[in-house]
Amino acid sequence: VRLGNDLRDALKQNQLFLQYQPLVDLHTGEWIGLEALARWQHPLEGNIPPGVFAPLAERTGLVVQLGEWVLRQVCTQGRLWLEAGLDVGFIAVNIAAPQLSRTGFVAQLRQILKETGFPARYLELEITESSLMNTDQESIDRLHEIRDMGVSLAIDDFGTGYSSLSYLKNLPIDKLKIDQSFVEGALTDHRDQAVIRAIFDMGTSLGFDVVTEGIETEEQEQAVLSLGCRMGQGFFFARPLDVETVASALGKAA
Ligand code: G
Ligand code: G
Ligand code: MN
Ligand code: NA
Repeated sequence: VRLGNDLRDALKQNQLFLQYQPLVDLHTGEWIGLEALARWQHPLEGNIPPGVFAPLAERTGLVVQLGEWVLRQVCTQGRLWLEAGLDVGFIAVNIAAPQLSRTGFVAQLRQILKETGFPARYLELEITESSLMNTDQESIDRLHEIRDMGVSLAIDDFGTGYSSLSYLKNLPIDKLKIDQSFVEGALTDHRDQAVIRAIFDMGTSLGFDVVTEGIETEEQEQAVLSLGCRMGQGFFFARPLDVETVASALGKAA
């Protein structure tokens, strides 16, 4: 409970900030986009990871405010980078199921894009496979509206839920992000390789981009490449980075 109150204060007192982790083209090494990741610097407890405060936000009902803060922050920052002539590719934001379940979510998103002047085509929303599986028809309808605005949609942590092919093919989705648990075993366990390959082939056949997450070593990168994957993300390329580091890296590439 105490930490829940602290999170409420954190939102007001600028204790939250975002880091950005690049997604890369495995063939060229170039950055193709960024994923925004929320961070909480607690005044007494220090750094509290999102694995702790995201569930806390859901329990305390702060998830909607937190989500709105993240979206506004990303769109504001993204607009600044674009104005500075920096090619961000796209910026992906993690969206929690309760955000998408709200009637007002689409209007809120439209308002934030308008207010910040960040073009919709640069924004991507990530929704986990497991939350998509449990969602209602209204949320799916919202995804269609969001995509009609020009925002792209990715399914996060893919391979850990239970989505069927028939379900997937009717979703307005642009991208699958293969859960990092499969990459851990990709060098030694042929079953992990089989899963990565199967998701890659299926996703590509359905017209989705496919990203492999959690690549930590060059060997893993090679393994994933040999399975056909072209896009990756992970500590091997870059950890989640502060705004200044992203700007200087993008500036050097420009
Ligand atoms: O960055 P890290 O590995 O610590 O993230 C842990 C988890 O928190 C991941 O599942 C990630 O998707 C989630 N997360 C990070 N930032 C956000 C955010 O802004 N909103 C939501 N809903 N989840 C986030
Ligand atoms: O659930 P989601 O995929 O949004 O979570 C992303 C989380 O994964 C972030 O917390 C990020 O810090 C973490 N992450 C990104 N790359 C790697 C990696 O190569 N290894 C590990 N262990 N975690 C990673
Ligand atoms: Mn994610
Ligand atoms: Na993920």
